[in-house]
Amino acid sequence: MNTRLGITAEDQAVADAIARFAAMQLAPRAQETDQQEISTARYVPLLAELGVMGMNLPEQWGGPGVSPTAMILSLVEIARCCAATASMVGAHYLATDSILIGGNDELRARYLPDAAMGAKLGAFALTEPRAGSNPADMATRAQRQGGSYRLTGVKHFISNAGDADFIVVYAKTDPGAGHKGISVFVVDTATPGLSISSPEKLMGIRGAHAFEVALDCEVPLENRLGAEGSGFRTAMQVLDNSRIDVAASSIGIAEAALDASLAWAKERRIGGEPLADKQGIQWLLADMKLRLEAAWMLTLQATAARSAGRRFSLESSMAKLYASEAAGFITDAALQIHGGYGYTREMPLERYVRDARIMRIYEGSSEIQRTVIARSILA
Ligand code: COS
Repeated sequence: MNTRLGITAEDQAVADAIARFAAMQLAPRAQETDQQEISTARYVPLLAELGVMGMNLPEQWGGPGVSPTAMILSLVEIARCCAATASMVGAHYLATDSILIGGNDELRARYLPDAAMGAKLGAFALTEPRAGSNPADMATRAQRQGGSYRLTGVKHFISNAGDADFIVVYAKTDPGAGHKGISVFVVDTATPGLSISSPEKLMGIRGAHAFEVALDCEVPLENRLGAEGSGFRTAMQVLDNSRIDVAASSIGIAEAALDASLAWAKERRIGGEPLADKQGIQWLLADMKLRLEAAWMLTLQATAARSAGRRFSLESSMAKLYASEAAGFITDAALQIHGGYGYTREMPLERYVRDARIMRIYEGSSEIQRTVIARSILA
C-alpha cells in the first residue's frame, strides 16, 4: 500500500494490478532479457491488455482513463521488475504524446487508438549524431515538394525504432530559423527510403533497443503535426511529460535495489551478526531510504503540476534530476551492501546499477535539467 500524499485508492488499484503483472511476467525474465538483449517490445500485447500502452492518452483517443498519478505508479511497478520494459513504454509515450500535443484530430484518430491497444508501436526521433542536448542544432531536413515533404538525415539512439510501426521525426523546414525552423512529422516505418540499423550495444536497459534511423523518404503533407516551425515547442512539451516518466523508472529501480538490500542485510551474517546490526550499514540504508522518499515527493509533485494543466518544466526537471541521481546513489550503495555477490551476474544488483545509469543521460542529461531549473527560477 502506497500511502504517499495524493495517491487515491483508485490509483493504487491500478498500480496493484500492474505490480501483479510485472512480478509474474516481467521479473522472472528480466535477467534473461538483459543478458540476451531480448527486445521488451514482445510485451506490448500484454501491456496493452492492461491499458499500459495508452495510459498517457485521454479516453477519447483510446486511453484507459486512469490519472497521471496512476500512470506514474504503474511505471514505477514496471521498472521495479524490468527497467528496460519501462523504457520501451516511455519511448512509445514520447511518440504518442507528440501526436496528442502537436497533431490534429485526423492524425490522432489515425494513430492513437491503435497505439493504445498495442496494434501500433511508436518511436520518437529527435536526437542526431551531432545534436543531442541542443536539438535546435539538428541537420535533418524536411523540404516541401508540392503535396509532400522530402525528409533527409540521420537520427541516433532512437528507442523502439526497429520494432516500431511509426516514428515521430523532428526535422528542419527552415534551417536558417534556429528552433523556430523545426517541424514534426509522423512517418510510417514501411515508408520507402527509411532504413533502420541493427540495435546499439548498450551498457544497461539492454531489452530497450535503440537504433540509428536514416531518412531519405517522402512523407505526405497531412503527416505534419501542427504548423511548420512548431516542432521545437512540441518536443519540449513532450519532454516535460517524459522526464517525469524517467523519474518514475528511476524510483522503480531504486525501490528494487533498496528492497534487495534490506533483505540481504537481515539475512547475511558477518562474525555471527546480521549485517543489519552494523551501524555503518544502517546509516547507508537510512540514506538510501531518505533519497528514495525525496525522489517520490518531487515526482508526485511534478505529476500533480502536470495534472493542473499549467507549465511544469521546473517540477518535471527537478523530479528527473533528483530521482535519477538518487537511483545512481541507491543502486551503487545496494551493490556495496551485497559485496562480491552483488558484483556477479547471478544477482540483479549489477543490472540495477547499469539500468539506473542511463536515467541521468537520456531525455535531457542532468546538466540540461539543471539548466532548465536555473532558467526557471531566474526568469
Ligand atoms: N514548454 C513549452 N515551450 C517551451 C518549453 C516547454 N517546456 N521549453 C522551451 N519552450 C519554448 C520557449 O518558450 C521558447 O519559445 P519562443 O521561441 O516563443 O521564445 C522556445 O521554446 C525556445 O526555448 P529556449 O530558448 O529555452 O530553447 P533552448 O534552445 O535554449 O533549449 C533546452 C532549451 C536546453 C531546455 C532544450 O534544448 C533541451 O531540453 N535540451 C535537451 C533535449 C533532450 O532532452 N534531448 C533528449 C532527447 S530524447 S532521448
